[in-house]
Amino acid sequence: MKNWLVVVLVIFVHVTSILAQDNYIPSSKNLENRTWFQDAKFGLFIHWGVYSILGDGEWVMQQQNINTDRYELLPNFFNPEKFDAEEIVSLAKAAGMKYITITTKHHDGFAMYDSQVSDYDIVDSTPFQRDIFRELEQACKKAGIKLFAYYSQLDWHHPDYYPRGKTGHDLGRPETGHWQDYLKYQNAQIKEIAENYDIAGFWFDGYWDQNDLKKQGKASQDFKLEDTYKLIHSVNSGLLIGNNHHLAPINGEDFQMFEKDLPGKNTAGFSDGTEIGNLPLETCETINHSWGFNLQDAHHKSSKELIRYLVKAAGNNANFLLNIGPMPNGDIQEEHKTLLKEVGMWMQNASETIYDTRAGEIQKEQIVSTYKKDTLYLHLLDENLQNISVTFEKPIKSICYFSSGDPINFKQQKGNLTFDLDANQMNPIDTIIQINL
Ligand code: JFZ
Repeated sequence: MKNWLVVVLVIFVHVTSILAQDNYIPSSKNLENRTWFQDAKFGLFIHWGVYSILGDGEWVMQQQNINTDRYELLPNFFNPEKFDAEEIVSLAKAAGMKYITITTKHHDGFAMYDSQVSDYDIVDSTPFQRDIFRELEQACKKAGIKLFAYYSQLDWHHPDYYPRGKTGHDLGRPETGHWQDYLKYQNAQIKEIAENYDIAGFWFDGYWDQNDLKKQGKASQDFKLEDTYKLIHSVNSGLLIGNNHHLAPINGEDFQMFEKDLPGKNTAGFSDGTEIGNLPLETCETINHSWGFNLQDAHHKSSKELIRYLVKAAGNNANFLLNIGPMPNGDIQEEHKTLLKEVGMWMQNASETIYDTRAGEIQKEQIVSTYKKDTLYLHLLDENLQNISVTFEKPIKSICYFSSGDPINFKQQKGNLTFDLDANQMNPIDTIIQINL
């Protein structure tokens, strides 16, 4: 090779590698975990902290303007003697869930694991003194369930979380602070969680607190997300990172989440124009109207609504992360236990139309589809449907009702698939039609 050509090639390789340094390339372990995540489809979200004592949700510190020195009394009263990690994990498992995501630190700044960086945690400042995150980790391991750490980057307790963003004013903290010191503290906590616990990944929240200032053109702080993501992936490249920032995915993330909405929808107001990226998707929703325990919230969703949300999520290529908020004694409300069991009963019969599937090509308001390999599952979410007429070009071998196995006569002409439905086979929650390709 000519000398000048060698020089040009060396420079080219060097320059492209510098440019590539900033672009996150997931490891093969990470890609494997993403596939596991997409196959898993259903997880349990748990919002639990010292706020549960007040029975008014996880935002109570902000909403009732509780001064930091008053709020700091709460850990003294936190003694959840009914907490049983194995029971919670078996509830999740019986519901058909494959993973649990729990708040290791919410906006109130209180760590629900044994932090070495701070004593503001469940082991060092409650009479309970037990590391519930460790207990869940052990119980999950036994049951074959994966564990994710929710971590709030927004912090209403740390004095260096300053300047304040959308929230956290009027909580009696000094009107000064060193943002870089807050970031050091935050990253040290994230690092110790990644290093000391057997987790599958992180679910970040609170980024929107500063971003809100930015949107208004005001001075805001930068979480330097990519630094945090690099830190996590350097501890374990397989860890999956998602962030509830309500934006399109950012370099270094492994899945994209939607709060209280299916991808592409914006009924809750958090996903206004949020692009759907190419990463695995997840949507989270409450079992009633609250994330953290709320004594007065009796707006429990029905098992029918929950099952249909799961089906619609799967039909939109997304996992469903269903939230419960344990009570201050560590137990789960009876209504929520019952709902989880009911969803689990449905899953016992129908989970093969959910797990390991991807969004099918037929999607209408009341007709959702999922597929795997050579099977397409039509989920009919309207029991009064009498016939089906949809665009479908792929050659079909046979069609039957999923639960009875009874065959269905169909016509397929010029890319249009039509068949009649038998009223006796319709199910009030979801009538599943199996199309064999
Ligand atoms: C966030 C948390 O604030 C909430 O407590 C819960 O953990 C949920 C899963 O995630 O929800 C939000 C996110 C953004 C705003 C409000 C609530 N916001 O922009 O005002």
